[in-house]
Amino acid sequence: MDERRAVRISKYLARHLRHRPSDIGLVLDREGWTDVGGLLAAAARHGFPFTRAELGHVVAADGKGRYALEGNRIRAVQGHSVPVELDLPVTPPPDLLYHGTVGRFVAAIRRDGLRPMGRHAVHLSPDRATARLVGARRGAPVVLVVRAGRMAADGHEFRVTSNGVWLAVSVPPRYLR
Ligand code: HQG
Repeated sequence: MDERRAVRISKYLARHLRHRPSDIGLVLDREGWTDVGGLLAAAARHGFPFTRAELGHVVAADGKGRYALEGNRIRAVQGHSVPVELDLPVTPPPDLLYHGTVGRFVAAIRRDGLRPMGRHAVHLSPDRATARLVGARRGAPVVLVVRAGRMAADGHEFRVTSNGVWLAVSVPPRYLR
């Protein structure tokens, strides 16, 4: 499958499985799942047809494991702005986690800590290289180190998605450097 087509389909999935399902009349259940047949029909109806085989390929080939396809249902595994309960268990984090951002946000982050902004949770990476890539989406990356072990010891909850993204409700400034 052509890489550009795969990326277009993946972006379409992100838009509708994380942010704007109702734009194409999709309904997600409380855990973010929707029916594959319904998704294919809705996309076709709204001028972006793709096949079940293409969908399977995009999900399997996604470098970040953004989507889960189980039988006849699909969901995004993280990154939602619509309300979903991913039902991930609270999990002890490694001592350090990383957050990739850009210089223009650093003053506000130092003041307010990391906030979920448009999403449900703050997204943290398990290693610096991944965080650098996340930051580089917006400009020259700045990697913040999160003292996650200390945070957890102080009672903050962490969860980890199936694609290795760590989620926290927020990160107060004292745990950042
Ligand atoms: C910043 C992508 C000002 C934060 C990525 C970030 C990731 C603040 C932006 C995933 C702030 C939010 C998530 C504060 C945080 N003041 N700015 N207090 N607190 N910010 O896109 O972490 O390709 O919602 O630094 O790879 O960039 O979509 O979060 O720059 O894994 O699968 O506000 O999205 O994955 O931006 O990215 P986002 P993110 P996908």
